[in-house]
Amino acid sequence: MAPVHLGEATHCPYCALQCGMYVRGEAAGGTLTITPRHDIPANGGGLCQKGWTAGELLTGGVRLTTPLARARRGGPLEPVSWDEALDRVAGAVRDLQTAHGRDAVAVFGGGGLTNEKAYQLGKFARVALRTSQIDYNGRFCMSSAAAAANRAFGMDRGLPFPITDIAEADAVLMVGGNVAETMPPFLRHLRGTLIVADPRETRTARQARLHLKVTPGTDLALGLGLLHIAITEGYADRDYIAARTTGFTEARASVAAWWPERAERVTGVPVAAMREAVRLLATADRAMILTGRGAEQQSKGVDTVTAFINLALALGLPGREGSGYGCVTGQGNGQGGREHGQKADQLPGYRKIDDPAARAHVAAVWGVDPAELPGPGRSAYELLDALGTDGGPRGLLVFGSNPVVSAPRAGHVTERLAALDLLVVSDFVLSETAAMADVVLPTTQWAEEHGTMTNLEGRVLLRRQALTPPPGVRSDLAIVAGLATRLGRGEGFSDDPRTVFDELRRASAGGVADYSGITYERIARETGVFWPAPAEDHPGTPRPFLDGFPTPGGRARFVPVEHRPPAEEIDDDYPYYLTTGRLLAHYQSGAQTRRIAALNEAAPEPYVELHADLAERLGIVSGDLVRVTSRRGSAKAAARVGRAVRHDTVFMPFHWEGANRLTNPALDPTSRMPEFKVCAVRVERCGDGADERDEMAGTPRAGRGRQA
Ligand SMILES: Nc1nc2c(c(=O)[nH]1)N[C@H]1C(S)=C(S)[C@@H](COP(=O)(O)OP(=O)(O)OC[C@H]3O[C@@H](n4cnc5c(=O)[nH]c(N)nc54)[C@H](O)[C@@H]3O)O[C@H]1N2
Ligand SMILES: Nc1nc2c(c(=O)[nH]1)N[C@H]1C(S)=C(S)[C@@H](COP(=O)(O)OP(=O)(O)OC[C@H]3O[C@@H](n4cnc5c(=O)[nH]c(N)nc54)[C@H](O)[C@@H]3O)O[C@H]1N2
Ligand code: SF4
Ligand SMILES: [Mo]
Repeated sequence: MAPVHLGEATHCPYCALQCGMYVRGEAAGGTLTITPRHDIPANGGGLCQKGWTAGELLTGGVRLTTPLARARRGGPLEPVSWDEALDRVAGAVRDLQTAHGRDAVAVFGGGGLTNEKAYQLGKFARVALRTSQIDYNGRFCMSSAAAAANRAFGMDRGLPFPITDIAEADAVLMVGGNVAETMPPFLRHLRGTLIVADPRETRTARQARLHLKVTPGTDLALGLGLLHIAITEGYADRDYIAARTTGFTEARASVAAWWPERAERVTGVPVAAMREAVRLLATADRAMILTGRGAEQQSKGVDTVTAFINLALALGLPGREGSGYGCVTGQGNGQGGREHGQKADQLPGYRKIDDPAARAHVAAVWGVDPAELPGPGRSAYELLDALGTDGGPRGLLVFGSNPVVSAPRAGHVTERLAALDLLVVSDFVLSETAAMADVVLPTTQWAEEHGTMTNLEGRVLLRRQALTPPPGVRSDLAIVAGLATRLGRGEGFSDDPRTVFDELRRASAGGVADYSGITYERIARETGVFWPAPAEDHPGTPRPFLDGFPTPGGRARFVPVEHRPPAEEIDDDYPYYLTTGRLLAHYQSGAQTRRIAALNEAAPEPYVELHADLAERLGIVSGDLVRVTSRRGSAKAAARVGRAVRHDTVFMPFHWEGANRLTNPALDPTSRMPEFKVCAVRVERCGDGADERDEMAGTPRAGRGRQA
């Protein structure tokens, strides 16, 4: 790797588009300039407001620059030395595991971590802690689409084609994605006729030819209805189905009773609009179906995505250039984060932890006995729910997540975190979760480190170090290596990203996500390499499905699915649907973006969006403070009245504490994805909003044992 110098070509710290950018200047006291790169196809010279302002946390005074710990339980967080912090953590881990067994200590990772960090964290859990209890926030993000894609195609790569292929499509159906807010430069790739399914008329829906204003939690019925229409109107691609798929007969039978009028009754989408959507897709030369979190974050997210994959297969789209099905992956390394072993049931290379051959391969790379490797652990919400309970973990190490704000039923999750004997958080800001920790470990940020990130296309990119980190912070790799050493397992843990990446390449070799042919030099030369790339002279795989699907017979699988209602239906007590999602200015739990002045100015506080007719009925006007209550808790926010959202639905962004006190942790049976996108609520006016604003704005409050 080139020596550290100022002014580097790297990538944005936030979303999965991983826009290319240059970082120039100095962090310490100097000015930092961010400009977009033109050589990265995903953004091709564009950035969103979050990207332009991403430098502020590098230079600003809000970042952590020294480890913190509490001298006594319930006491304040105070600066300590690195040795003291790491000794404390290692000592507490040892005590807990001696008293309660290996699984008494758990790890919670993140989809924003580089491949190197995700890999080393998974290895640390299995080899140093020897715990089965590791999962990550990607469970809340990608897991439903991943499971559906694995089932249908034998491989989960968010977009199994370069993003620029989307621009070639004549028609695009976007189900539950709002890229105009969540990935603004994505819009340049949406050139064809756009159809959007969303309960709200979002910025993205406003660009669409056709907006299907679907009732929250009913996309599965919509998918079944669309497939019914496609088949009965003769649009099914018989040749493609015969040559490239299995299971069509069963899938056809599964939609036989989903005549359009029935689908309209369940989804609220008019029959004429459904017919038009099918016609636009089926008569286009090239067409794409894309899903976002709206379709996926449901307690039936896997089957919902499957319904749309079935539609794509019936129309003959996957594995054809300029056509296909894809999931719009979310976090910066949402794709890579799920390939290298921080998921409860996975080992590096997208291997399954209960597969003996996979265990043997990875154990050999790690120099351990396969029998030593733990089995699968709990999924993210189940893990958080078990913290501090009988038989559940008593210690938790968090790297790259802020579950106090972002987990479903967050009030309960906060109680579980408070019940732990040991909470350790590695972060560069004092997030709401870090504020509860016993030990906080300040870590380097994106522009201060090398590593690889795999974007939504499956393109492995190079995050380059542009700045020298401030003294007092350490990289996550160094933190993990330091802890492993203290636990007597230091061998095989490194603070050098390239060393870790070289080991990752070997560990992934022969797996579905094979990175063995990818090197830092190659990524730099080729502006990214698409996995799988099983050898250094292998060109990489931009379109893995062109010649066949990576299933045993080479065919994609139709999987028949059945509609079912959301886990919680509206009733007299909770008469409206709540759905949640994102705003352009804020990222996820807001831990980073709420600390950036320009972004805070753009979106200073949480709100509840409701339709004018509903607002009138409830006596609410814009700006009123309203209380939204579900069976899990209640939250207050300012009303925003308009006509964009359905009459029966209210929307809250989840970037502040509040929205997730309401959400339902009902899980998809396969992916264990929580139902972030639909639950039942009651809405009432509780003031003109003047007094209680401050209370909502989400100023981080410190202290252990705080209850929501
Ligand atoms: N600005 C910003 N950008 C981001 C992020 C961020 O936090 N902020 N996060 C990144 C990450 S990790 C992710 S996962 C992506 C997410 O990207 P998106 O999937 O685009 O984001 P969301 O806003 O969660 O959900 C998309 C839409 O789903 C709609 N929706 C809600 N319920 C339903 C439903 O039942 N059916 C359907 N069809 N639609 C529904 C919402 O109204 C919303 O407009 O964004 C990434 N980019
Ligand atoms: N209601 C509702 N809830 C949701 C969703 C929704 O649509 N609705 N979406 C879900 C989805 S898709 C996602 S992805 C999750 C995300 O939710 P979170 O997991 O909370 O995501 P972030 O806010 O990005 O948290 C990342 C934290 O790690 C820190 N961090 C960033 N990079 C690094 C790093 O490299 N190392 C370390 N140690 N720390 C780092 C950041 O400062 C921040 O505090 O939220 C989920 N929650
Ligand atoms: S779209 Fe995503 S990657 Fe691009 S600048 Fe915005 S946040 Fe960063
Ligand atoms: Mo996400």
